[in-house]
Amino acid sequence: MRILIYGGSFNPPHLGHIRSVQTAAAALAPDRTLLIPANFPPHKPLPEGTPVPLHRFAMTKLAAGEIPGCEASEIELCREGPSYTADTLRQLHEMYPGAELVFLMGTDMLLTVEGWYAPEVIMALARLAVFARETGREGEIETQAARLRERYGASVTVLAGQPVTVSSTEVRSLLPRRQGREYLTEDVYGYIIRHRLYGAKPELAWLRERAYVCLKPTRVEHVRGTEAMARALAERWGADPEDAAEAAILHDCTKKADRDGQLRICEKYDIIPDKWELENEELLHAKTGAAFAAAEFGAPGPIADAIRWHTTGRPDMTLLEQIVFLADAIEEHRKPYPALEAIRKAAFSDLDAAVELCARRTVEYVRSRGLPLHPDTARTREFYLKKLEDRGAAPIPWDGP
Ligand code: DGI
Ligand code: FE
Ligand code: FE
Repeated sequence: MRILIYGGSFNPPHLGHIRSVQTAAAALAPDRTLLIPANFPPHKPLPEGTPVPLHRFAMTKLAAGEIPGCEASEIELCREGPSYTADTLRQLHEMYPGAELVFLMGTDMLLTVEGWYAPEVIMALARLAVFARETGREGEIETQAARLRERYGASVTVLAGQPVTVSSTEVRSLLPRRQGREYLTEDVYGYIIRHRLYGAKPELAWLRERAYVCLKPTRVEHVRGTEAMARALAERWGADPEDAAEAAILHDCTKKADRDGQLRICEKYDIIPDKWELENEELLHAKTGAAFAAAEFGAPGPIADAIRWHTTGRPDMTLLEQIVFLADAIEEHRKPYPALEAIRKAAFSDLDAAVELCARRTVEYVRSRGLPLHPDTARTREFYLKKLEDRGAAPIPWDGP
């Protein structure tokens, strides 16, 4: 049995790792391949903000799932102290007596392997397979391989193939800028976003694709319109347009669920519906949407809160909350209703007045249909009315019927 072994920080595992393993697997046809995340890499300490081992292991498992015969191994994560390769190989040698161990490394590692802990053990227990990290150093690599064969009796195979240029450092720096997805597998990217590892924020095109499948097809246009309006309002009022877009994309993500569906989501996320929500389950999608967006897409607090309050509003909303509350009500595809044009206009000139009028309009609408008014809607309206009064500003006159 031949076992291909690939150790590393996998912080995060990316397509460069996968390509290296695929190159090696194609050349060596191993029976099994093990990806082994290091607990404490001895030569390169993990940078600050590195996800806990549980996360790195979970990501490595997802990456391994892309390669036939490949699995993630926790033997280094379960071991205390520096994660020395020599110790790992000794352990694997005991676990798989008689197996041929092939240790995969980049050319940069081959040049430094003599400085590792117990290099003679490494080279006695495993054959080394080396993939290119850069071009132009082939001569140096061959010289080093010859040297290791001579000095340690090492078996060294230099693999043919394009150099792998992806680096974890680069991926980590792209993720907070809503970039970097192209260097990761879909599963690993989804995991990183769900847990917001590395300060990652989702690429909005990816988020749209994922969020729209949760919607009734007829609602997609409304959500697109809400996103455009939220961006415009964010630009007008100095909020982050991409955060506003993210909240808007997700704001109705559970709207499709009927009463039973809403109650199931409530159960799942420990949401206790209040009596108004039980009477009119339409109100619940704000709470369930916030919980779903946080759990499935890692929506951080301020974004989840904007979703939470988008239907009723609340007193003293954050800027992002006001933006999503208004964008939902005035986006370009909204069917005309009394006061719509007045709210649209005010949203770009006086945010307090716009929120007050929007809440007032909901109060009118709910009353006219004989529905129970949610106290949060009433409180929103009262708060912003008072705020206008305190400023000495008049509320916008009602222009509808
Ligand atoms: O989800 P959308 O349709 O895009 O918009 P939304 O989240 O603002 O939901 C609007 C619905 O919520 C609308 O049918 C009116 C209802 N609504 C908003 N505030 C209240 C309310 N219903 C009641 N009963 N009480 C409220 O205070
Ligand atoms: Fe909604
Ligand atoms: Fe909406």
